[in-house]
Amino acid sequence: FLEHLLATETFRTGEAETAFIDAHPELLQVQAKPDTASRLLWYISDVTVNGFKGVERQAQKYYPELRYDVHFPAAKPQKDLVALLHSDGAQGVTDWIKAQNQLLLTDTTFRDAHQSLFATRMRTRDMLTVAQDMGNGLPNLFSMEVWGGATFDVAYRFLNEDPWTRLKKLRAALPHTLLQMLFRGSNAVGYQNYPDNVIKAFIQKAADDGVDVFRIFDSLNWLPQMTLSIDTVKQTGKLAEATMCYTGDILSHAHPKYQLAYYVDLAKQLVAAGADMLAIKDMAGLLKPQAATELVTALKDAVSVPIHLHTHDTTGNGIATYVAAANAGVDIVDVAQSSFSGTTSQPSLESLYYALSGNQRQPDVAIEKAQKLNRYFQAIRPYYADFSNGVTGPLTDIYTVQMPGGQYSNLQQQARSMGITDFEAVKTMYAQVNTLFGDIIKVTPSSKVVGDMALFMLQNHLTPDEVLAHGEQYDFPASVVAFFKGDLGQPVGGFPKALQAKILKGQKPLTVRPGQLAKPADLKAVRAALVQAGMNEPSTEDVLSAILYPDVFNAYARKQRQIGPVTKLDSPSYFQGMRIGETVSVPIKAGKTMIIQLNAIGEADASGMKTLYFTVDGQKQEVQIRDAH
Ligand code: 3PY
Ligand code: ZN
Repeated sequence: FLEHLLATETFRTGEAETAFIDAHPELLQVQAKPDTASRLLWYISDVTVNGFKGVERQAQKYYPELRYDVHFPAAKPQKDLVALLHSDGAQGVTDWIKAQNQLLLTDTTFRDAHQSLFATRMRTRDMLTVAQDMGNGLPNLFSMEVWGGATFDVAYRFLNEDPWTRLKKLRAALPHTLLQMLFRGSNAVGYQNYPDNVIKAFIQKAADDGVDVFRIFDSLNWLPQMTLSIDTVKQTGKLAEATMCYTGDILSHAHPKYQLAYYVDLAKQLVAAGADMLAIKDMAGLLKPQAATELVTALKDAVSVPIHLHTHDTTGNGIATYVAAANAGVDIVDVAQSSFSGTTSQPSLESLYYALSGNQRQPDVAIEKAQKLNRYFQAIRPYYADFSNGVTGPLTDIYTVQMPGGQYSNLQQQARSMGITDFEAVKTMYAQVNTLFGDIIKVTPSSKVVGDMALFMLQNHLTPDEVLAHGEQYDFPASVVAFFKGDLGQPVGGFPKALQAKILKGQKPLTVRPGQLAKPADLKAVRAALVQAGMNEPSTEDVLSAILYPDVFNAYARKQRQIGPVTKLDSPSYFQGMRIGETVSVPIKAGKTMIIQLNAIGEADASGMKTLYFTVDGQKQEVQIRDAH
């Protein structure tokens, strides 16, 4: 109480009086730090009464009881790639990949698959249940993509989880599987450029905590934004997988900037910059099977590093593209567990296995084990249904709209929050904005710029012609201005100059790498500020998170003190709260399980407060919560 009181401005400035207490009743409610049970009950009560952030309050759903019966014994992989990386370095791993002939697989279920289907909401608890069995049941995976992209900030923002803890726990559960992350080059795991010292420190910490393969991309395919990351990853001894984001269509002349020669040239530049491996990142599912044949054949000819292909099944041809790529000699492809595959996610691991029946490159998968693992994912998928993007089948209009799978659900939510419900109109405008911007590569964060502009134009009833004619009259979204200032780097072929002038209104654009001009972040000062704010011994991970996402991280840290160990709750209770009469067990710590029963919920009183009546480990407990509806 005292600590809380002293931190309050009026008290510190000596202006306290009794009316002050009346104005701050919350001070009296924090007389002692509530115990774990009270904090957990507060969280459960809030979700039960008010619903989960971003989801409309609704009646709690019934799910079949989850009986987990997948217990695979440890299986010897054809090659322990984690050990090989450790003993022989990146070169040892890439030599091994090239010396064998099977198509290798990366499982993206714990990162891109749920990012692209369920707005990145998969909880660590649901991963850890099955992680060890994934390693034991699928020992011959090349890697599992488990970190990076949007998983970082969504963990803090919506799951009340520390993403670094997730990484460390997955590392421990998967000692023989290479763990892969998606790294947005100079944007790290954020939406903006960060100073070079932050990029370096982040990569070092991610490598220390368990990342083996860094897929490094730039949202404009601009090499200068990737070289620092490639160099830093190489210094850590991990694998630097440099990336070409695939856009346009090499089979048509509609996208003259993105023809085969462009990709071959970029691949050579990335290899010259030190890439251990190359990724083709087909984030929107635009790479048609024949294009895959031509692209992979040309790349195999042009460079000698392994080629790793990533696609999204949004347009419905993912498996055909992978088979074509396999026949053209691609080394590795990205797949997801079947129940988290398809549409905006990656193609199914099992389907690809069967699609390659009779093909000498068929991956080495114990298919019954894969199917058994998938039953688990089938059982947990309904927990995440509220975050679904609603895509129920292939969307071939994406071949022209070119919206990344990972953006689809985010942009829907963003549009809805602005009162725009016609998502077809958003898609049409998205394509028009892309043309207006000169046909740019669209992937986080450049895709967000195009999305922001599309929503802005819809909201203001603007056409591309009007923007071109009268752009100087409008206050464009901050992300659009920053993009045209060069804050994300330089697009292929440069900016459309006339539009740039109208958007910048006299501001001078950058032509060099933004990180070159950024002042180094003062990690010591950030650590000191965290201590000042009451954090006990902030770790380097905390400091980095506070730099990348200051507001998100502070809100997370504050909430942690309020809500207790919510990561221990099962997902239905976490997202939906409890039903009257329901009992849940929460494994608080080793050897201690808390049994919580919700007995009744009272009517709201005149001030909107409701009382929830619980029994916790046999003791009656009540919680008062404001009904925000
Ligand atoms: C991300 O950056 O989060 C992506 O998944 C891009 O495709
Ligand atoms: Zn992706």
